[in-house]
Amino acid sequence: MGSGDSVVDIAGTASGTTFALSGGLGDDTFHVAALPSSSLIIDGEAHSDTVNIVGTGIDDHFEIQGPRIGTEDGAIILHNIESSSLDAEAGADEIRIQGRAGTDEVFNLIADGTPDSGRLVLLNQLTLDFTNVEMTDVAGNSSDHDRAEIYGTKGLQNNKLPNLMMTQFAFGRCYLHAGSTDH
Ligand SMILES: [Ca+2]
Ligand SMILES: [Ca+2]
Ligand SMILES: [Ca+2]
Repeated sequence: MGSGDSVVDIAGTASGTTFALSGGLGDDTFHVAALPSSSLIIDGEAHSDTVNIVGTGIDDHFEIQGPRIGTEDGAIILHNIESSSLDAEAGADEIRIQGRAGTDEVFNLIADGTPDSGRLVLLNQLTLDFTNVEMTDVAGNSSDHDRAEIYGTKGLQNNKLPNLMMTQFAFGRCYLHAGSTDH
């Protein structure tokens, strides 16, 4: 998209077709105003690039695996994006974070003091600020050394899965599956 800073609005995609967008050298901002019906690949390329995703007014279910954010009918795949946000809007919305088999991962969930909001950091894969997400659900791979770290508003609360104290967090509901390991 050239060397300047770009702002791109994406109002959905047609089903069955993969779309790829590249940002170029500038600081680029991509607004995904309607969830795609196919695979939408966004590559920010060089510099500091941002993706903002807006959900629907009804119940949304997002399945995140590495840099891939699966939606009801499609997926948004992020490359070279320094910051991203997801506003799930109204409805009972859920983010499920699914580990990648064969990759040792750290899943960081960081509360920000506002209910149903926080930040998800998958090191070297994805940084996502979310709002209006009523449920978060983390599933590691029992065959890997995956680890979940949950940060409340006062810092790291506990990184041992069996002892999690959910009430201290600002998330609506958070599930961690025993398949995840805390090695
Ligand atoms: Ca760029
Ligand atoms: Ca929603
Ligand atoms: Ca894994």
